[in-house]
Amino acid sequence: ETSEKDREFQAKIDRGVRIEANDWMPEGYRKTLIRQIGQHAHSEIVGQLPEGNWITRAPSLQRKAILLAKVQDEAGHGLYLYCAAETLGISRDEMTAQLLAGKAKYSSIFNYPTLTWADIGAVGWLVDGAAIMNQVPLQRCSYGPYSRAMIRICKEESFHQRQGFDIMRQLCQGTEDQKAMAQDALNRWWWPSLMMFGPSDKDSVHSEQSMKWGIKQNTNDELRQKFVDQTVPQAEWLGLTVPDPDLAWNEDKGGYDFGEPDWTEFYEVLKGNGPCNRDRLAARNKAWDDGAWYRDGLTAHAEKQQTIAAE
Ligand code: FAQ
Repeated sequence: ETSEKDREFQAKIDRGVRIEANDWMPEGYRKTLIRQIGQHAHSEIVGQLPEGNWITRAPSLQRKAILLAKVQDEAGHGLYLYCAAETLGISRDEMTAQLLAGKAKYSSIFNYPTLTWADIGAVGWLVDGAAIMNQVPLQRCSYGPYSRAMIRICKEESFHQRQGFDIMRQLCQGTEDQKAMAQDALNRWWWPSLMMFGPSDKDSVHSEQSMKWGIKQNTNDELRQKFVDQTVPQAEWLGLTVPDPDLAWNEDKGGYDFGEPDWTEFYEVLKGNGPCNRDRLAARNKAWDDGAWYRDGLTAHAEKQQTIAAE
């Protein structure tokens, strides 16, 4: 049953007033944000792994420096987002424990391998492209700390997207082998990128309530459509073929018709059965365990400082 407080809260959302950390909010609103921001933060952290895989093998010093900067940005985004989630009453340690135990979700996309250098181009172009499409509207999210975090994150994501497109451009203007490598990367990353937007609207569990609360501004299918409309002309410009036989311009709707992603694959990846799920979790757990001595050192130092201050 809706209480007076719930009604006032909804009215505030409808007037476009931002909700801040100390404001009253329904428990469901808080839980939904912790879930979404937590998953988003984990995605940024785990998302470092597929690209980190290529830092030592980037083809030039310049590409290496750019990739290193990009991966560091993702770490920064993760930390920002953990802070935003912490304003809702969960600690970063709790969220980390959920991730390491395999209980927390992170974006399905990061469970696919980066097999060639062209994959780094495809990830920047498509994965960061999809991330921006999803995150630009989140800058207007009703929860203040999340919406403000999104503003800076989106600026950095646009740099990431351009660096990815630039790798693809260079490969496509290169030798036949290089262009074939770019095409192969597009073939493998296209469908997983479309899945980033989440299940189709009819199967989306949270969209309706999240949109009512102003947490999401668009449905999953709306954003997927926008992404296809933006990306297909870019693929054409590169001289690459989008691996979808059903792709066709639809004059009436002013957008592309396109095929259905393989939702069975999507749900298998969510269940932990994607190509790299186990590797990703093992890598995060190893990083956490390897960092134990450093965390212990920090704690010991903090305790010593407190003792000194108390004397
Ligand atoms: N992967 O009811 P809905 C990045 C889950 S960008 C895994 O539609 P919702 C940048 C969903 O959680 C990637 N799980 O859910 C980068 C729910 O499960 P639950 C991260 C997915 O929340 C680039 C269930 O399916 N971006 O990291 C996925 O309304 C390059 C039902 O779905 C964000 O997280 C999926 N793809 O809509 C970093 C953006 N899709 O929780 C490094 C913020 C759905 O009930 C390198 N998040 N699920 O157990 C969102 O906008 C939303 O959470 C959606 C899903 C749109 C992802």
